[in-house]
Amino acid sequence: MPYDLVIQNGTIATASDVFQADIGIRDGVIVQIGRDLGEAVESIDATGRYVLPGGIDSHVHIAQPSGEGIVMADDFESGTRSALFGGNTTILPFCLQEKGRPLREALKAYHAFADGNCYTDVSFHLIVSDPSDAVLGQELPALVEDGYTSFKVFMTYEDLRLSDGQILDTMDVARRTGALVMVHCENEDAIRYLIGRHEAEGDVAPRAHATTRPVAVEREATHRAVSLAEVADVPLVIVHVSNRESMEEIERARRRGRKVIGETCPQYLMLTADDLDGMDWEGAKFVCSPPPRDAESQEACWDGLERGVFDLFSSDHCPFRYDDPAGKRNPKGMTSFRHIPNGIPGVELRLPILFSEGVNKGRIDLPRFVALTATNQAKTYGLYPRKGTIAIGADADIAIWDPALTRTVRHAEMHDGADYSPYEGLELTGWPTIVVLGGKLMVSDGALVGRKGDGRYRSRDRSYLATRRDRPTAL
Ligand code: DUC
Ligand code: ZN
Ligand code: ZN
Repeated sequence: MPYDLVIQNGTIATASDVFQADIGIRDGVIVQIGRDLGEAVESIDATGRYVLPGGIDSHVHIAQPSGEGIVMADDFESGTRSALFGGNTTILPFCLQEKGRPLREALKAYHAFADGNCYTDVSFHLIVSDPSDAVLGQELPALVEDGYTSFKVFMTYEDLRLSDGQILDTMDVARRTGALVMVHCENEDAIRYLIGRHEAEGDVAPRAHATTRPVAVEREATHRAVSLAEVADVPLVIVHVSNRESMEEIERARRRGRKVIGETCPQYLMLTADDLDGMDWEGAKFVCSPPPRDAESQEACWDGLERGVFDLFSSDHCPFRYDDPAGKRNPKGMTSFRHIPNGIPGVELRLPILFSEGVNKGRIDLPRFVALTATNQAKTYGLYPRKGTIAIGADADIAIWDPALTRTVRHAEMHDGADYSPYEGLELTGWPTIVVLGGKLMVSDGALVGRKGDGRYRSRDRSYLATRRDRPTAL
């Protein structure tokens, strides 16, 4: 029987190996890897290109409620389209529980937004904002069984933060059910105190976003999160780590034998707090939390990617339009930094940035690139071995990269719903030019050929981190 698709003559990279071979695909799945595979309905010649697992971005915000009058710039159509052009085949957005409401209600709405609108596969994390007895006792355990196997909790934001007790209660559900907890580590009380001081002095410009969220605020919360996870005896993901001192908390916890995974993001490699100084409120374009730091922190994050402090490199794509009363320049946001919505776009540039600045500049090798951006993402969040690698039996989710192609970032050529890129003008070498999702050609030589709805919702298994002696395999 002929293959549906064969990808020939490329250099394949997985998290462990780099080798020359052809890939035979049938019914959306990789069924053969070898030479001279024989007949195929369609074939792609990948001579001189890298053939990599499609990127998995486990940290993306799409159509998330973001406060009165504020609208996120991406819905599932634009968000997944942008992800696809960035070489991704799966993204994991967050489904936010509204306070006092069941998580199922938010999930129902989120599924309705995603259904039929996606260009990549999607799966959802849950944000627990109100861990009531019903949520902890019934809803979360049932949702884990249904394939929602990871929860994010916040230590900051007045309306989202959980107390230490609530975090422990949520972690305890994870311990009992095998779910994985992700924590946003910043100390809300310390931030409030600093906001008060800044506003009293009339210091309300975007730059104050960075000075009211200094490293100590993140480091303390990271220490507390890993300590709470130790008390509850659960594995943990520390998301969007921005600096060395927080990395040291992760490393210390690991030396104590704790399973702690660290994640960092492009903004902590490429931006600094100085970017928040822009004229005419332009600094608002770079407001995200934790804030970008300084050159030394950028080097620390690179070091963490090289040494394995970080297992995950994700975008934290959280897009708001800049020149828009429902975005960064909303009427309240123009009066003080603290009303500027937090988050920046990045899902389309996550992989090109790491490829250009990491692989092409010799900081990390190709297997490490694949591990950070696909394989570890799949393993951590229960998608492996279906996704995240090139292997017989895996979904045929593949990105073909031209390692020598140089392009300058221009938002006008990007595919998200924002009106700017924080990386405008950056020259990057190495871009995905072909993307295949479940054996279907989606992007061909930079042009969209796939259709809205080709990407589907995927329920997930438990994380490999959730293995325990009484629960020996998570796969
Ligand atoms: N946390 C995120 O993970 N993304 C954007 C904003 C935030 O605080
Ligand atoms: Zn966060
Ligand atoms: Zn985020």
